[in-house]
Amino acid sequence: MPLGLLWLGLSLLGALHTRAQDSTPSLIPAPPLFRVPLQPNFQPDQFQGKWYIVGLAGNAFKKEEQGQFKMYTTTYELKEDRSYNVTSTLLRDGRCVHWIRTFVPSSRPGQFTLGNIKGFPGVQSYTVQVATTNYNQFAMVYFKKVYKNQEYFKTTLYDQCIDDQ
Ligand code: DBS
Ligand code: DBH
Repeated sequence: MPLGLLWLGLSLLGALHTRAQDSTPSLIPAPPLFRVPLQPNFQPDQFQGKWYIVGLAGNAFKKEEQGQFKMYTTTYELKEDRSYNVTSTLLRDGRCVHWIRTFVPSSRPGQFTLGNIKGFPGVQSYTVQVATTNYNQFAMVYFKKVYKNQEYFKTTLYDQCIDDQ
């Protein structure tokens, strides 16, 4: 009988372990910020405008999702306090959906944190870093967030039409 209990205990442990792995998938570790390039001498005013997201990669986007990757736009507008109003516009079920948040400059120009982080349940930290840009055509922007104790990252490739605006 004690042996029976031991087997029962072990199988319960096994089941718990499997469940724990299911609910916390092992993610590719996020590159630390110091390993990500930072656009030298970042010019916040020149970065303003509408950018088209033409590329997206990260540790939480599956191939299947990327296969149906929909292009979207993100518009950066400087506010009086030098933070950005950031609006992403996506097409969902034939309708435009707007996703609005604030990026607050950090001590390094080109690096930002999410404003009003308390308004995003589960988000424990959120950092944005402009890796490189020429302001009028392309940009690569790196995002890192801790969400429900899991560290996610993504890198986006932006394209800005030169004849746009
Ligand atoms: O805004 C983000 C920054 C972000 O959405 C992700 C990573 C960094 C991310 O991985 N998102 C996925 C998981 O939440 C997603 O499916 O959107
Ligand atoms: O819908 C979203 O969550 C979203 C859309 C565009 C997002 O998290 C993002 C850009 O970073």
